[in-house]
Amino acid sequence: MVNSTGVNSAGGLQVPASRPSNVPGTINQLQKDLNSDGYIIIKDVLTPEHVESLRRVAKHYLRSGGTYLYGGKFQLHAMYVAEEVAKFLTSDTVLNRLKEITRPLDVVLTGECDLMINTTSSWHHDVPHHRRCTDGSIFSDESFRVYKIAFYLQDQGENSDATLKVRPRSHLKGLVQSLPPKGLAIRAGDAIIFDVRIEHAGQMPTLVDRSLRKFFERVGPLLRLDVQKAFTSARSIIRRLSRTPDRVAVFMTFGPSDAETYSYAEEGRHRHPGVRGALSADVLRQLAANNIVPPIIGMPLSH
Ligand SMILES: O=C(O)CCC(=O)C(=O)O
Repeated sequence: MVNSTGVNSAGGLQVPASRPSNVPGTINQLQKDLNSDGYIIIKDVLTPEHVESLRRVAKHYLRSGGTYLYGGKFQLHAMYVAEEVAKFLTSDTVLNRLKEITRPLDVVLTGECDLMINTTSSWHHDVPHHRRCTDGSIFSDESFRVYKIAFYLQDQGENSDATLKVRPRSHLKGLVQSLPPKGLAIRAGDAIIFDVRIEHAGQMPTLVDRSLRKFFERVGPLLRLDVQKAFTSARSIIRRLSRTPDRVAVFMTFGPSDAETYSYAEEGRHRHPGVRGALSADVLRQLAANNIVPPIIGMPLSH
């Protein structure tokens, strides 16, 4: 686990800066831990003020933006539609962390970037569509290094329902429910980085959640209800009544500039063609200054 220092400006959000440690030819501890366990936690990447600010931005955006899904609200490719989120994710603070993971290679942003509030998620990995998932070869490939950085914008204790759960080392084995799960305890402002192949789960749907969803799936079409919206609204009433605080997070996928990352991103680009909104000139300049090409998913397909 690592602590960060310094101050840097990321547009509206002021976020602390930190420099990548750079000893050529060596694998740093973060890289070692990611390779072996499939996840790491980096402590205190953001100050409480930055967390508060990003949480406010995310909640404000998702009040009217995003899609009703999984019992909450969700925005795919958020950096293309929410400038503050793009500025945060491309701030020196975040990019320096990513560089520590990808060095000696440059960082590649695949373009996958999600913003969510109060969604549920059961056990899964993030490579079901990858062509090498079918024969399982992706799970034995130690050169595959595509990761997600996750910022949960509230404290999440080890045993809390809201905590991100992983099965350590499952990134090299596939979906293996025999491996013991681990709840990743974090404070708001910590970053979790996990291999996209690792088996993980967020806030699991409860029995009430599953019953509600089934109910709305049954009556929704009869009553001409938007099933997802009705499910999210019902959960939000329950959360309010039980005074459960909102669970907000932002995610971005990245990897080193190598064939595996490009092939992962290419597959995503074919599944999500043309999602590109506009990255501002400031964000593109910041990426160029860090030797990072514009994110791949979202680029218009040439055919
Ligand atoms: O909701 C969560 O915490 C899990 C998010 C997740 O599964 C993902 O980003 O792939």
